[in-house]
Amino acid sequence: MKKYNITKNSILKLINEVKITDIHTHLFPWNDKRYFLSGLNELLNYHYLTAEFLSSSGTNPKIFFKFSKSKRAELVWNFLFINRTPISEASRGVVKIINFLNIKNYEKSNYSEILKKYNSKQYDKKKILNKLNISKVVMTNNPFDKDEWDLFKRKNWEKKIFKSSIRLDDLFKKKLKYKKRNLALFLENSIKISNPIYFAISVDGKNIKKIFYSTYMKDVIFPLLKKKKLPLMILMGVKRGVNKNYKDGGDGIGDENCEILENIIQKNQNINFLVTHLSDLSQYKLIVLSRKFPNLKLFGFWWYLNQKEIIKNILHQKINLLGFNFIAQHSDARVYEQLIYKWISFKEILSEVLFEKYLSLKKIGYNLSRQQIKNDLEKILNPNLKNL
Ligand code: HDL
Ligand code: ZN
Repeated sequence: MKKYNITKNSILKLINEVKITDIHTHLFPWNDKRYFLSGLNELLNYHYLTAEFLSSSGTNPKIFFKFSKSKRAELVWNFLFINRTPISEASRGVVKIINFLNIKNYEKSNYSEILKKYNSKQYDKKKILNKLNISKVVMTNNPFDKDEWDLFKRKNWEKKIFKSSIRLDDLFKKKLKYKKRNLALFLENSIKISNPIYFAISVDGKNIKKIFYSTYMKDVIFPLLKKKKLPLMILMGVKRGVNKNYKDGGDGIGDENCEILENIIQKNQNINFLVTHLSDLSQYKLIVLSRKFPNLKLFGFWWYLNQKEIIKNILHQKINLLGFNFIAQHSDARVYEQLIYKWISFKEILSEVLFEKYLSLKKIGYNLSRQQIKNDLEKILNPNLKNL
């Protein structure tokens, strides 16, 4: 068998050859003019950046959010990119996008100058997906938001690329009242309309019990998931509205609740669960828990965890204890160009971790083939959406 020369670059090359399924995003199809977000104004209004700007500058959020989107973008640009070095993960993400679009000599540009340079770089949206080798992105679709849900009345969008999911947060957060039978009919109809990959819900320390021991979950949602053979994605450990004035940027980290998760998984062995947790303190427990149940699959490095040093550490632990039985990453992208920085950064980190892992295998006499590594990469980057 031809020996495969293991280097970080040869592994990165293989990673770039594998098609990616982005299992959790907030993207919408590029021709949904209402919800598709792209461009520098949107990038600089990303709540990761507005929260960093507000907490660093001490600007009054009530005043800030009264400004126009472009005025807010200008304030963020000036404060985080001109008056300071854009060194945070989210700021470097914008720098990566600007670099990807081949924009140069902007480091001292004022906002109208950088905006002009950015807007002059018209890029082909599909070409970006091809360059990143992303074949599918899963949206976050809210059946309780009629306006947003209208997307499924329209035909003119790329259903092969933009896959749907059903997000349940509002059912509980807005305390929506349904007779159980009507909720079942509503969700069954929502499945028919949107053909979702999974149902999803985010939970914090306070509401996880209320949600999972509710009659809605026990008597309606779980039976429907079993019937339709759909997984439930649980995004754990968030604490919504720590600072409500920061809007989307105001969420923090909530309780751990791995014990409650263990109970949920144990009691529902015929439902598959996709789980990610916002707290770095819970990762090790979750990884060990995932070794106990075939219906628990971990995914991604959610939100604040999406930083190289944390990813490297946890990725090694996941491979050490789970082999390749997990989904490596999701972008959580809201603005289209975020796919660029989120995936280029992650592929780089993944190549470093896998280089170490495969080299250690080689040093103990194991010969690896290219195809074998590609098969491994398929498992963690391109999960079979029909069998999550
Ligand atoms: O609840 C979620 O899906 C989170 O991803 C939130 O949307 C959060 O605001 C976010 O965008 N994190 O990356
Ligand atoms: Zn999200």
